[in-house]
Order: sequence, then C-alpha cells, then structure tokens
Amino acid sequence: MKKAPGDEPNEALTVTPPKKWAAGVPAVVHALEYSLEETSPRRTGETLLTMNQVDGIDCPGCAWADPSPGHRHRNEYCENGAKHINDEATTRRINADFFRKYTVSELGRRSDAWLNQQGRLTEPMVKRPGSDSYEPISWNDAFGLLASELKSLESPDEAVFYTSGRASNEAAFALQLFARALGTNNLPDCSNMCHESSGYALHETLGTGKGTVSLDDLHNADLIFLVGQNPGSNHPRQLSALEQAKLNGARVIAVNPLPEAGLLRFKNPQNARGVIGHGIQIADRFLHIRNGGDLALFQGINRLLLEAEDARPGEVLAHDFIRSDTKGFEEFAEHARGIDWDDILTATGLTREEVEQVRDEVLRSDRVIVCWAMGITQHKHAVPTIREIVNFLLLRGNVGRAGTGACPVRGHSNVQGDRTMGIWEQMPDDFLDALQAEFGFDPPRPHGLDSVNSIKAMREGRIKFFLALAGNFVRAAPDSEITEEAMRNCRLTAQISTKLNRSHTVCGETALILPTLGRTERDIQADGEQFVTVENSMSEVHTSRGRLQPGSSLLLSEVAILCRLARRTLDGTADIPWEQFEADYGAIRDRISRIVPGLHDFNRRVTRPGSIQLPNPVNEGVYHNAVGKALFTANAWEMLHAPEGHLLLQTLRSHDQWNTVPYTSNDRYRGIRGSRRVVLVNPQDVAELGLAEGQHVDLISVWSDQVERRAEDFRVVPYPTTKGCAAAYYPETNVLVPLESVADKSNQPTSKGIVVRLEPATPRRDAAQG
Ligand SMILES: Nc1nc2c(c(=O)[nH]1)N[C@H]1C(S)=C(S)[C@@H](COP(=O)(O)OP(=O)(O)OC[C@H]3O[C@@H](n4cnc5c(=O)[nH]c(N)nc54)[C@H](O)[C@@H]3O)O[C@H]1N2
Ligand SMILES: Nc1nc2c(c(=O)[nH]1)N[C@H]1C(S)=C(S)[C@@H](COP(=O)(O)OP(=O)(O)OC[C@H]3O[C@@H](n4cnc5c(=O)[nH]c(N)nc54)[C@H](O)[C@@H]3O)O[C@H]1N2
Ligand SMILES: [Mo]
Repeated sequence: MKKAPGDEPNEALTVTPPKKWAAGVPAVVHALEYSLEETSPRRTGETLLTMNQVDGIDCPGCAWADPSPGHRHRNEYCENGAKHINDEATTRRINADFFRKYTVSELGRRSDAWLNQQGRLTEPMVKRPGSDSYEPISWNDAFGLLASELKSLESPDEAVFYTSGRASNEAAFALQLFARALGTNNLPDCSNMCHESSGYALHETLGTGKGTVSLDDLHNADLIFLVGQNPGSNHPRQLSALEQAKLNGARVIAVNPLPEAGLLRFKNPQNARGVIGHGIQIADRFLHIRNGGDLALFQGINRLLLEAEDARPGEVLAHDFIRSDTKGFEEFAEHARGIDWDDILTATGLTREEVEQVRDEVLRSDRVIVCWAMGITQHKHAVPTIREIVNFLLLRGNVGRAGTGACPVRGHSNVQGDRTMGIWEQMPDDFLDALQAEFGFDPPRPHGLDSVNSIKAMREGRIKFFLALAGNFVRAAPDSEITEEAMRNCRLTAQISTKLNRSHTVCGETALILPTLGRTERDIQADGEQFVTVENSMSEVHTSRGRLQPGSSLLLSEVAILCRLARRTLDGTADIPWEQFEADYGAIRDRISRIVPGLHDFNRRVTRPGSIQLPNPVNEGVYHNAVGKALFTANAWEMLHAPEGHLLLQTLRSHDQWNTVPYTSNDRYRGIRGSRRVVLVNPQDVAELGLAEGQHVDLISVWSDQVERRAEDFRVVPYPTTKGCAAAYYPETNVLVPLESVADKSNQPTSKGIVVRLEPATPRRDAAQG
C-alpha cells in the first residue's frame, strides 16, 4: 500500500497561476457555501455568529488570539474557521446501519475526505478480535472493556494516551491525571509533531516553552518576520493583526520557498479597503529561501549585525540588556563571526544583497517580532534554527519590551493549553509535586513516550493499549506504513472522536469508537450546563460554550468519557472525585487553579469578559532555564542537501483541509483544482530532471535504512518554489517521512525536509473509490 487506498484519482487536475492575494469577498462566499452545504442557515447563524464572541464558541480552526472584547467584529471568524466549525456542525450522521453496510476493510479503502464526509459519529462502536466489522456497544460495556484491558496490563507503561490539540483544558487535565494515577507518563500529543522544536529551543534559551508576544505587541511592532508559515490558509485572522500593524507603520519580511498568497496581499472582508479596494500589501520584502535555509539566514543576519556594531561601536547592539539579561554572548559572537558567506548563500539560495537589505531593515527598526510555524519546526535542525532566531532577537533587545518578541504561531486551537494542563511525556517535577500534594498519589517520575517513540514501542509489541483523545494519529504520524503496522500490533485501540477517520480503520485486535460532543454543542451534566476553557497562541485562557443540540443523544462529553473510564479503572488509591468532576467542570478548574501557576481563582476570573493572561516571566526579565538568564547559543552549521537528481520535499497543507482531513481536492490560492496528488516543482528542475508538466510520477524518499518509501502517482506541477525544492500535500505524503528522520533534541518528524527522487509512475494498483 504505497498509494493510500481510496486516494482520489488525479485525472481531474487543473492548474492556474498562484493567486497574489488572500481573503476578501471570495473567502466569505466560500465559507458560506461550505457551511450551507453541511448545515442549515439557522445552524450557520448559531455557530458562526457566536464564534469567538465573548460568550461564544472558541473557533476550532487555529490558536490565533481574539481581539479584546470591545474590538471584535460582528463576524470574528475567517473562511477556514467557518469551514472547520461547519464540518463539525454538519447535519449528516453515522449510526450502526452505516457500520453494518461497510466492513472495516471497506472503510479502509475509502479516502480521508470520504471518511470525514460521512458525518458525525453517533453511538459507541466496538470491533471485536477476529471481526471485520464495528458493532454497537453500550457505554457501560465499553468502559468495562477498556478497564479490564487496562487492569490486565503487566505495567501501566504498556498503555499510551495520545491527545490532539482540540481537546479542552478540562478534558486534557482529566486525561493526564488519569494516566498518571494509573502510573504512566506515556502522554504523546500532536505537539510532538508540531511545535515541539519551538518548545525545546525556547525553554533552553528563554526559560519558557511559549511565545512572548501579545496581539498588542504585533500591532505595535516596527518590523515583523513571517518565517515558514502560510497565514492566508492556516491562520487567516493573523492577517487582520498584520493589517493593523501595517496601518500603524510596520514593515513585514516574509521568508518562504513558496510565494504564498497571504504573505503578499490581504483583502480584509471586514472593511471597504478589502471589499472594494486593493487590500493591503503584507510583505514589503519576500525572501525566496531554500527549504531548511533559515538557520543560515539568521546566522548571516546576526553576523552582519555584529559587523555593523564593529563599524559603529555602541550603536547597534543592546549592550545594557545583553549585560543584565543574557549569558553566552562571547561564545555566540565568536562562532557567528566565523561563518562562511558562501555557505550561507548556498544554504539559503539568496544573494548577499538580500541579506544585507534585511540587516538594514533591522537597523532601522526599534521593535522587531519573529513569527514562525511548521516551515521552521519540522526540520532536522529546527532547534538550532529557533535558537538562532532567539540570538537574533536578543542582539538588539527585541525580547521583553512592548512590540517585540518571539511568536511561534500555534496550530490546533488548544494545543498550548493541553501542555499547560500537563499533557506532556516529560512534565517537570514541580507540576508532578503539585499533583501529588493535591491528590495524594505518587505520579510516576521517569519520562514517558512521545509520538515517535510510541510508534516504535507499539511496533516492538511493548504497547498493548492505545487511547486517543481526539486527532487522527495514524494519518498525522510519519512513515504511514510503519505507523499502521504499529497500530495493528496493539491489543486494543480506542478513539474519542467526533468524525470518522483512518485511525478507526487501522486499529488493534479490539477497537473502540467513543463518539463525543464537539465544541459547537451544548454540554449538559448533572450539575447543569457546562462550558470548557482553552488557551490561545498568546497564552490567554478563556471559555468556549456550544449552542447546538448534541449530534446524538448517545454522545458523551470528553470529560464524561474520561471520568467514567477513570472510575471504572482506578482502584481508589488516589483521592480523585471523578464523579464530581463529571458533574461540574468547575470542580476540575478548582484543582487546576491550585496546580497551574497563573490560574489561581480560575473559576471566578475565567467568567469575567475577556480572558486570563497567563504570566509570561520573560516579559518581566525572569528566565526559568538552567542559567537563569536569556541564553545566547553557538549553533553548529547545518544545511539540508539533496544529491544530484534529487529534490528536497516539504509536505504541507492545502487551503482546503484541516490537518489530516481534506475537505475538497482544491487549493484555491495556489491555483490547483481537482486533485491533491500533485508535486510542485520549480520549472527549471522540471526541465533538468527531464520531466514534463502534468506527468505522472512516483515520489521515492531516500533514507539510510534502504527501505523503499514510495508515494505513487503524483502529477508534476511546475510552480515557483525555490530551485532544488518541491512541495506536496500531507497526509498523502507521510508515507515518505522515515520514522527515524527527526529533529535533533525535540524528536519531531522532519516533514519539511525529505530527500526524494521522482520516477515515472508505476501502473496504478487499486481503483480509487469515492
Ligand atoms: N485551514 C487550516 N488551518 C490550520 C491547519 C489546517 O490544516 N488547515 N492546521 C493547523 C495546525 S495544527 C498548524 S501546526 C498550523 C500550520 O500552519 P503552517 O505552518 O502555515 O502550515 P504548513 O501548511 O505546514 O505550511 C508551512 C509553510 O512553511 C513553508 N516552508 C516549508 N519549508 C520551509 C523552510 O524550510 N523555510 C521557510 N522559511 N519556510 C518553509 C511552506 O512553504 C508553507 O508556507 O495551521 C493550523 N491552522
Ligand atoms: N507530513 C506531515 N505530517 C504532519 C504535519 C505536516 O505538516 N506534515 N503536521 C503535523 C501537525 S502540525 C499536527 S498538529 C498533526 C495533527 O494531528 P492530529 O491532531 O492527530 O490530527 P487532526 O487531523 O487534527 O485530527 C482530526 C480528527 O480529530 C477528531 N476531532 C475533531 N474535533 C474533535 C473534538 O472536538 N473532540 C474530539 N475528541 N475529536 C475531535 C475528528 O475525529 C477528526 O477526524 O499532524 C502532524 N503531521
Ligand atoms: Mo499543528
């Protein structure tokens, strides 16, 4: 299975030139079209109009922050947020009849898009050992089955609990508490594949795993870097903040191998400039960088800044700040001065003038922010790259002051909150101590398994039990064939999900589907209607409250599922009131308020309008890292290299997908319609490799283990990506990312830096279905 079964055919492909602007009126039209297809005008009103309002639903689209209460638009959502929310609010349903009609193998032959389109899951289902079908099971029996599996493990470390970043704070807290009371730290999450590298590098250098900027900082910056991110599709509301910054006089430098529409120009549908005018230019400068060249770029800029200081001593660097707040400057400076210009230009694909122009922009700017996302974190040298970005910020004191800072732009709407709640296989001792004091049990101290190590352990038979709180682990993880083998090797796999996906079809001997309420739905428990809380990319914690009737009377909330599972499984050694937690999520927040710094008095503060800003010690000049100061680092030179005849492949999102879930086969801003099985290649490479536009090719990744990883039948699309680089969509290309190919230190899969060769396509083996 090289070509995922059921992948859409790619005959219908049409290609037009990439768009040069994002959002505007077409975006609103697309949002409404999609939402009316999935739901009704009334439901659309109930979801979209309360989205990101003070007492409404937090948009599940991304983790971008909301403006303060007085500054929100009536329509505080974007096209893609609207699509994501309506994908959940759909009126389509899947019940036991559906699972009688399709066996697990048949479902396994359907595409990711088809699985998602079938509608909301409505009742708990079980696939028993030896069977190829899901059949209904009562909740009571489902919990019994899960509990007896867990109790039969030789060690709690034979269980793995995965979390995806849509889970609420309350559900995340309940899950980690349950896992630790059971006795394991095996708590992998989607963050392991997302911003793990940011967390590692920022912890080490600044003593925080989170960004240091607020929306106000962005509005007031002089210069903003957008590095390795595609805000037009993935964080559209960031464009409103950038528009505001530009109106306040900011300059923007975009760094990307692809000229993404949202980096170039933004037409804000909320104002006349966007609706009838030309919108606003976003990037003043666009650096068309080679994949993986960002470490070299920032090293080059840093070297030029040091040389500027030599020429004008005392005028360029923030000497007072460097003296008072940092360590390691001398070692860093010595290393930076020794970097070779030829290396920098080869790695970046830029000219020296381009890097010098960036230096001049920096020298003209008092307040600088660097934003980044997956184009930075999913590389082998992601951690040193982010450390180098921190060096860059520290040199001119661009940390801790208004209008400055580091801005890792988070993906999932609550991925940051889940970490705050303890979803991490290596939570620090102070958190574990607080759990111990609060609940009177000894949380396990050895670190648990992250996502990549979980797959290895599952494959080796060391894991018997896998439970996922949201997400689609099978498709999100690298090396699809190996991940599938690992999953099938488990005795029991269980998925707490809203919609059907491939992780339900690639499963253990016994498999459970535990259908749950989504964010759009009313959550009524014994003590009345509940709300949940989430944390955005700017460390603001606020409520989310659904309005729709639940998709089925059999759905349980995530919190209810976890509390009931815990009650059935744990023997009572820990003093945890699961029943009370389920009845009133406020009881969970009370406990959180005593464990998580900054969330004291959580229940009272969170119901006030606006949000709770979690403390950001860096902005007070406090650095909770090993040296107690902001750390300059000397980062060894590293460059990604594709040998002759090969390309460096990045795997990325289209405009019309939510992570592992494609909505359609179109990628509007990039001008691609009708197929996702495309590989974007620089026109010069198309010619040099002897390929032709539209040709059918297989992608084969090259890795030291000699295992052949092949993604079959992609069409070649000549595209303005950097020479030597290529791009294709995730998750269809995850089969190419070797499990062993991870970022140094953070163990994050290198989904943006895969060496591939292209071969004329082998004949198709399976007919694509729906
Ligand atoms: N609509 C929508 N929104 C989403 C998501 C979604 O799937 N759909 N997913 C959410 C999640 S979980 C996340 S993490 C975020 C992801 O948000 P992004 O990080 O924007 O997502 P990707 O599509 O992976 O895009 C990576 C970008 O980095 C660029 N890039 C790749 N390699 C390099 C490099 O080496 N250097 C530089 N400078 N640039 C590079 C690519 O060309 C692309 O523009 O979006 C979130 N928001
Ligand atoms: N090659 C490659 N691989 C990647 C990436 C890449 O860029 N390239 N990106 C990585 C990144 S950044 C991330 S974050 C991961 C994403 O990995 P995941 O977070 O695991 O995947 P998603 O596609 O977001 O999960 C979608 C599923 O979540 C479930 N779901 C949706 N909403 C809810 C809810 O409210 N509650 C519950 N319980 N379930 C819900 C639905 O069943 C849906 O099918 O993928 C990673 N993998
Ligand atoms: Mo992500």
